[in-house]
Amino acid sequence: MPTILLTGFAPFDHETMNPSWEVVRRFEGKQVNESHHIVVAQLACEFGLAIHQLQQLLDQHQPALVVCVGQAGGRAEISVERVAINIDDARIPDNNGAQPIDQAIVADGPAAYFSSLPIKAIVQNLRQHGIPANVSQSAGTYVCNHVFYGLMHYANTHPDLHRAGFVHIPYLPEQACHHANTPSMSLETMENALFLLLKTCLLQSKDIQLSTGTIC
Ligand code: PCA
Repeated sequence: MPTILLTGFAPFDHETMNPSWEVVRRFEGKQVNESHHIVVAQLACEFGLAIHQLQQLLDQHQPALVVCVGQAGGRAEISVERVAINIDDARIPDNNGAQPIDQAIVADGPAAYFSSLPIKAIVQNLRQHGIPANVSQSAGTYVCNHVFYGLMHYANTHPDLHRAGFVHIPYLPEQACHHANTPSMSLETMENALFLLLKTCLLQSKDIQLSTGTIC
């Protein structure tokens, strides 16, 4: 039975929880359809170690679909990331005190990789179900982009990994109440969003055209 791998992150930046792990852990033992089985895992919020952990999971489970999820505090929507870039540029130290600045993630790797998820179809499906969602053109330059790039670099040489990508999610309400005037989304809504996202990945063989572009 093909495997779906879902990852979330450990809390970081003085938070006591990370919504990505709170949502992902709810999928343990859950079925999206009869033909796939779900594996969930938490990644460390640490440069280097997080990619190492992900690679071990990929080698062990040989998944057909991988969705890595991370917290984007301050964002109001489910952000389906379009592109991973080959740079680490940390605004704050990671959970191990490392703060790489302007370092390539993979020394001779390409500048960027695109997500292989049907990002537009996901956004459309979430919106049709009343969940705020958008394509994001940047996953930042911290540990999430680092893992996203590591994932797509692996996918580039493993064709059995049909679909892989990254999604950023807002704070939970219990986090947002410690940050002035900051948006949040309930755990139930984010769980529903991830469920719809997985369904879309399994059903939609080709992405759709939907205008979500931005003008600076
Ligand atoms: N968000 C951070 C790293 C871990 C997480 O959940 C980021 O956006 O890079």
